Amino acid sequence: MSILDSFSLQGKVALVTGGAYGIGFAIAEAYAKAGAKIAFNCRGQEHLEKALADYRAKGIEAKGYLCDVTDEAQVQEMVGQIKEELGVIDILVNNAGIIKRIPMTEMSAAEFRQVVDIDLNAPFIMSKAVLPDMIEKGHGKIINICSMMSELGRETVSAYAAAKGGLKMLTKNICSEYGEYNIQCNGIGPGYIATPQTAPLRETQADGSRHPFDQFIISKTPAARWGNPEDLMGPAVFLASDASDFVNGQILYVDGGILAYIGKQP
Ligand code: NAP
Ligand code: GCO
Repeated sequence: MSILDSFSLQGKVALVTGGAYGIGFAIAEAYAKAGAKIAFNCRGQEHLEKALADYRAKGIEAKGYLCDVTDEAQVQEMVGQIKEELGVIDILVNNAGIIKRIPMTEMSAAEFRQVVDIDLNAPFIMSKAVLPDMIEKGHGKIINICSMMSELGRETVSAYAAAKGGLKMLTKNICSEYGEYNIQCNGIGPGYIATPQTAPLRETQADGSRHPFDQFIISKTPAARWGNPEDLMGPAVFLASDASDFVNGQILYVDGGILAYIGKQP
């Protein structure tokens, strides 16, 4: 048996929340290429239909579901539908997430709650929905998409950092509580990745110059570039595969080295 066989996802059922585009789409594409059957969800009908076409264009027959991950009834129904249509979920990626960039003194409590609801409460709801079948099946993989903001703060992202910091600890707690059932729960901490979520930070300025934040990230990244969703494919396959069966409660940072680097002298 080749060591590469331990990275295969052949015959597995993977659910990637928020897999309509961005990081989730790339992870689901990688899983399909590794042999998994793909389910994804999002809230927007248009996003869903475009995503199904995008997956088909890559030769992937994904199953898409309209489901707001903060709604426990919708989540339970979606998990039940996936079980009927594809089988028991072997791999859950809690990827769906939002950010609001608002100074804390100007952010409403409702805005703070909305970010925490999607970025932290929903991974709890999703994980709670899939764990019973994983326990019965005797194996399972839960991968939480954390963030550099699981470790660091910055201006205007208080709700997001609080949620992603909590998601790091939820990851460690699922590991602690369910590791005995051969369930591994790990996190991926992407650095700054070029997706719609970070598009506002990369907009070309009126004078044609790069966005100040864009220049800042380039100076803080040893790789001297933004990440792409494709940079996350390999790490995501590793954490979903048998190759990582003794890896549990870890956050794998895929950040081009930002967290290790003081930054280039101006
Ligand atoms: P994105 O481009 O904004 O995509 C987010 C996805 O989540 C969309 O498919 C969106 O679809 C879905 N979504 C949002 N709220 C949802 C909800 N309540 N229920 C179901 N689906 C929902 O974001 P991204 O950049 O790919 O980021 C994906 C994940 O990686 C997020 O958790 C983010 O915090 C994290 N992350 C991103 C970066 C980065 O630099 N981009 C770095 C570190 C971590 P609908 O709007 O149609 O629901
Ligand atoms: C921001 C960015 C970051 C990234 C990511 C970094 O406004 O600082 O959106 O939060 O999305 O989370 O790891």
